[in-house]
Amino acid sequence: MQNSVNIRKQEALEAISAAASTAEIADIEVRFLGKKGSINELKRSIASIPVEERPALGARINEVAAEVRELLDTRRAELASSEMSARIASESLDVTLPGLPFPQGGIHPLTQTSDRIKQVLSGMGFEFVDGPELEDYAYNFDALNYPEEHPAMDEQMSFFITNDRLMRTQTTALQGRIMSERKPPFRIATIGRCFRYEAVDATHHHTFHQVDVFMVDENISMADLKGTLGAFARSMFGEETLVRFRPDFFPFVEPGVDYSILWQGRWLELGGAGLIHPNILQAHGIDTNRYSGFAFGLGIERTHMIQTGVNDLRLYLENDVRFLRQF
Ligand code: FA5
Repeated sequence: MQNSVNIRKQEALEAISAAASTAEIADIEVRFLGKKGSINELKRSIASIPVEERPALGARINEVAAEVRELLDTRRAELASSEMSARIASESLDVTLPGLPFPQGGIHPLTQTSDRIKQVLSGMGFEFVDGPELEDYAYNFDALNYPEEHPAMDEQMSFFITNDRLMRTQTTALQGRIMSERKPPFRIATIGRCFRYEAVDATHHHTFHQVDVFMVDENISMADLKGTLGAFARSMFGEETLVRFRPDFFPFVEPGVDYSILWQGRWLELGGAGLIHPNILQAHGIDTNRYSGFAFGLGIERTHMIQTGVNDLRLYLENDVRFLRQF
């Protein structure tokens, strides 16, 4: 029996010294020391020898198993370290090689401008609310005090979807929706797409974006409008920005103005504004002896064009990345 143990030991030693990889070492371990490995198998034969010889044989088998395990571990460590060196050598990478381009999307310039406007107006306490692009005729025009036969209401000027619904021509349409749902005081702003049946040129599109801002509270006057618009313009165009107001007509404001900023030596018109017409407040049951409000609106494209010098607003909808990438 002792002889078989020595033979197994000899076989294991030879296999270990011939092993060329950690994978082979793992195989050898299973072959000799695994549950059914040949050294463990020897233990089964213990039962077939005289009782007094059994302890010595058991001890010898354990001793050989321990020796074989130690040799396996030593050899495994040697092989693992040379395998690692070979891998490092073969996988070395040249960190000075130029990287591969990784195309990244960007934020559309109109979104950038809208985000900035949201930031400024939110900071002034205005709550942003979205209105529908497909709007009721009533909110787009009637609720805004348009007289019958106003040219803006002409089918030739607007995209009608049905007799009483159209693609909104102005974000001001949100005013009536808010006033029919809420009681003053409120400060609301909205940004979105508007649509007009226009001859498209460098400064007019059939699809463009507006922001509308309005508030209703006690004692709101033109002074509040001028203060708010002035602060807004300075945040958007720079601390030195001057704003000029001139009388203008919009059915939903009284008095009505247009306003311009002095930009690089020229007055550039930004949009329309005024005090909300009492007819509109009264139509929504708002007591005009107590409450008044202001409103202003402007174009997002126009704002971005002034800030950056883009001279053709059609570029914003064409989505040519050579244009978009500049922002
Ligand atoms: C209005 O739409 C009013 N609702 C603004 C307003 C709000 C006045 C609240 C008073 C109180 P206007 O039609 O001028 O006004 O348009 C406002 C801005 O939208 C313009 O200054 C311009 O920047 C932009 N805009 C209007 N039409 C177009 C168009 N076809 N293409 C591009 N931008 C346009």
